[in-house]
Amino acid sequence: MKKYIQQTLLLLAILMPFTASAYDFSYRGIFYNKHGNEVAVTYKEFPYYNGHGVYTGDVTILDTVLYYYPVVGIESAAFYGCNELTSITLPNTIRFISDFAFYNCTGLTSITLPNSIKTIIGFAFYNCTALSSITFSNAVTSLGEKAFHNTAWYSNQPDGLVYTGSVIYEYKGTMPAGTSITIAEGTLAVGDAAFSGCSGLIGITFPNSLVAIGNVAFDDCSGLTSLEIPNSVTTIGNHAFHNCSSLTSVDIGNSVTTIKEQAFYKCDGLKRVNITDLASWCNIYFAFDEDDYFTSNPLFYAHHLFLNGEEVKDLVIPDCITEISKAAFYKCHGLTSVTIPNSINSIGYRAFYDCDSLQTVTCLGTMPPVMASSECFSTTTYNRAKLLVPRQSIETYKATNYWNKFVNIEGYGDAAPGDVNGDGVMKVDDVTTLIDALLTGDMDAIFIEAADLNANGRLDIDDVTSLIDMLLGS
Ligand SMILES: [Ca+2]
Ligand SMILES: [Ca+2]
Repeated sequence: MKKYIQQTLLLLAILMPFTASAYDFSYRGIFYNKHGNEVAVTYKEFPYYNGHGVYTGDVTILDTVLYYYPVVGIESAAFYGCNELTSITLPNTIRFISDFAFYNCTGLTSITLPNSIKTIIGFAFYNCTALSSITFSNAVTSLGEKAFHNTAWYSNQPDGLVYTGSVIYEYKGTMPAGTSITIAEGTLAVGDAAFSGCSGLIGITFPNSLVAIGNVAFDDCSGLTSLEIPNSVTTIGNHAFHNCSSLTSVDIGNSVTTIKEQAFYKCDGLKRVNITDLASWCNIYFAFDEDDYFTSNPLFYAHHLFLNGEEVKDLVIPDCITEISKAAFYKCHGLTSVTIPNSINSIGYRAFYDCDSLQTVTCLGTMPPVMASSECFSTTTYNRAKLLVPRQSIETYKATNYWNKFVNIEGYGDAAPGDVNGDGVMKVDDVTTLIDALLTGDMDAIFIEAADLNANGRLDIDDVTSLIDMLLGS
């Protein structure tokens, strides 16, 4: 968590020299930046460390400026250090308040955050020491760390769970060992770093209203052993469960679409990932870290995926899926076979990488799906597993990156007329195979229906003649 704060401050420090007095226009004493057809409030000049902003007294932000532009947000450090600001009125067009937006506004005593606000970034009201009355938005789904720290309001909160409208902000004070927590029904989000370092936490129950779990939210919660992400949750933040070293089991709900960087990094005790819907799982965006090695997929640590209580060994990708997400089954050691339906257009980076038990990969499409990388499967799989494809498509797969890395490619299904040996193409060796079979009487190596070209239920020299005619004609 410390690292995260440092990164935020570092980012701000880097930002400073480039953003000084970078506003697009001013209107009635307020400075704005344009974002397409919308605008957001900014500062006149960046107040360097211990500097003061230009806004003073009672400020009302309009919902529309220049008769046209809706005001949708308060940008980074917009009111930074405005210690003579005595009140601020925000319109209900505001969707976000960015980091350090009201940092050090020591004259502010109360604020109403309209329900239009969905995002508040870290340190937004940090060090507003006189701010004792806050009316929170009930629509916030993303709340940065320490957004309301060092305020009179925060000082007045008793130890324990602290909510800020729709968000569980944090557990204030030291959590006793062996604590289990139930988050209140109606809560939309767990704030960034809300339970970071709570080693006393052994159980957490989320409500079915929850949609997002913030960054670093349960970082270092070393007492957590299991986790049920409800079906309402769509986003799991970066490092959300980083270093939850006792975690053995995690249930991922069927609405999750994004799991951010290193969400389960160092959850080395994980043994199982439980899901109820394969299609939802295949659609999750799993972030990679910078060096493209550690994925946010908990399966990377657990190695075993369970669908409605049963381990997924023979995986059949549902045919409503068109793309298999990158890292979707990375290090899923429980998989022994996978069937990829005709609906799949592409397979993401490392989707089946390090699936060491894979014996068979079956593709149902006559056109090979696009593999994002040679690392969709591991070298071990390319060398040892069998790739089964429609018989007429064997040559196509053999000519397509990176399917051609499979050493053993075999066809299934009926052979086309004339393809006596069923290798997917009609060539001279089909003639010799047929002649050999007729001479020896051994029919094991041939596809009889494909060889009986005149369809009279008999194999003889007439079929050989027809086959030669077909070859010559083609
Ligand atoms: Ca053939
Ligand atoms: Ca015949």
